[in-house]
Amino acid sequence: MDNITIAKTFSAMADMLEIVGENRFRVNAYRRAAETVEASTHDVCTRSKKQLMEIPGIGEDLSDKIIEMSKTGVCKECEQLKKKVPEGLLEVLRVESIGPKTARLLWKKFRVVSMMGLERLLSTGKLEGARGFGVKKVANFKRGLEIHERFRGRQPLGYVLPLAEKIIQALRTSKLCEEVEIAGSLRRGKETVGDIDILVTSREPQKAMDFFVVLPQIKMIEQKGETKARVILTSGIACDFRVVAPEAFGAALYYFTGSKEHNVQARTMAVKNGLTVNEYGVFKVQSRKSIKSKVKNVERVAGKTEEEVMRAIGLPWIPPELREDRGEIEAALVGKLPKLIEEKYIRGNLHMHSNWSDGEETMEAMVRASKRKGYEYVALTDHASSMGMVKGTKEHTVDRYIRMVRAVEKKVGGIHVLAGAEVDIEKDGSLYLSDKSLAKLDFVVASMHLYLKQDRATATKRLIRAMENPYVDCIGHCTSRSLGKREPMDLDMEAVMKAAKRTGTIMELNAHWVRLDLNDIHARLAKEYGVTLSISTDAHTVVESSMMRYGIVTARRAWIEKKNVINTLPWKEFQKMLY
Ligand code: DGT
Ligand code: CA
Ligand code: CA
Ligand code: ZN
Repeated sequence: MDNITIAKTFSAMADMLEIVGENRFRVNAYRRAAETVEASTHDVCTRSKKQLMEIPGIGEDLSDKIIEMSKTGVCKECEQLKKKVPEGLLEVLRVESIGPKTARLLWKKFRVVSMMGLERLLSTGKLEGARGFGVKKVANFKRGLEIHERFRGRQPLGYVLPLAEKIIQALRTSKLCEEVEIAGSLRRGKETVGDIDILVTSREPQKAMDFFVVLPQIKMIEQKGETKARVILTSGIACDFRVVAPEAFGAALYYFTGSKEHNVQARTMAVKNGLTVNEYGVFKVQSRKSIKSKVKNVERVAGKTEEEVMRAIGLPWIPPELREDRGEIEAALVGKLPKLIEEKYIRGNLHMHSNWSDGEETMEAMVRASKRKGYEYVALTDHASSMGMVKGTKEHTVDRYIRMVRAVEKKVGGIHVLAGAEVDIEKDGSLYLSDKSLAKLDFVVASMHLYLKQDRATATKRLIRAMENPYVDCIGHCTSRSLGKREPMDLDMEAVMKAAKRTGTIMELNAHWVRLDLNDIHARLAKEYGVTLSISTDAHTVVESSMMRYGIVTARRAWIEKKNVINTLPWKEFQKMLY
């Protein structure tokens, strides 16, 4: 049992409870618990009931359920619910704009119990005009279905990485392997991952293989050979496992890290230098006339480490995040690889929420979490929004918010706390708060949360107008996408970056793995236009402060360096930049 499986169970229970019409409080309790468990950096299964109940949002009932699952592997109530709700209906819920209420209606009225059923129903055209289903709503379903299809089979980085790290950890402590590394798109830090690739060396390959396939994270063995296995994890993603020879480990790691496109480029280069590269090593091919002597004249020149392999083909070591054939080989050849940003350079977090708006914890808890991370400064940026939110900062509560932040700063001590806001950019590019209020705040992040389907020209104009407001310091999650759920807004990103440069607006790389917005391509564009970035977590809970790593990895994929990121500055310099 692992956190992700428990979180998935809770989240499925929340959905099922809502579909069967259970009361909102229970539904929300499960939903919140799912988020908390998933983001937890500790293995909740190893915790006592008392420790579990200390976690915010986990009460008696939920603690018992966690303990039940870690003991028995199942949750009885969940199993009972599954008997009441068709399994396929839960997948239907993943389609954007289909919530549990709609799912219930589709099920009860139209007998939809699976994705296929939904597709079929949509193709008949029967739904349009049925009570509660307008043409627009149905069109949204169709769009949601399309997006869902595109993501099928791929899972987000933030979901997969913690799981893969647990497996790696188990392999490392097993004493059966010497080298253990993640390869593939996961090592390159891609925002979604098709499957996990793991490489090890072992003196006892058979034992290592046997150990791997029975790890608790593994649901099913698809294939198991002497040195290669392919399994399906409980979370549904596939994992390739390979045991390779020590002298070939570097070559295998280089090969299986990819990307395929990068490999092709590197191999072409090697061939020009009279070398062949494959997953076993780098080999010098002596061209002799006689075919017979050919075998003898293939000399292995590298293979043990990645550095050695890359050096042999004439390259310096290139960080995995850059290996996408986006100019990294050319840059490497002329010594122009960027000095990529690292998480240790981050000195502050400029986007987070407390329970003043939709965060789950107090300002104090959030600030303390940042202090524990060793940050010098932090901005509390609670929502100022009309987004159906009763809470949050209003015109008449700005002063109170600032006073509260000052009090927390004083109380916690040892960390500078900015009184900020994440203010909504309205439909026309104006802002939810007046200039007078914005002027009082230390750090203003402006974001779009509503009207996300505007056309390109309108949306671009809207965003640029917000940047032109002198009190806006930063644009939050620029395209407002949500991985696998909501498509990015259609924006003219070059125009956006030009405007950011002209107005001196910071562009946020939102580090939450659901967003990663700016994405790698957009962040690189920002760098090219000389725009300053902020890499910030948008944390709504203390545990979400750990999202920073995903932002860093995405920034690295975008060739971002320390100097491109404002929140790497020490407090004094940061302050100077801001005012
Ligand atoms: P994914 O799993 O779809 O997110 O992406 P990757 O990059 O992890 O792809 P995967 O798992 O199919 O293969 C891992 C690496 O192995 C890939 O990045 C490069 C290498 N590789 C796989 N197939 C080929 C191939 O046909 N040609 C070359 N040159 N490399 C390959
Ligand atoms: Ca892969
Ligand atoms: Ca693979
Ligand atoms: Zn936001």
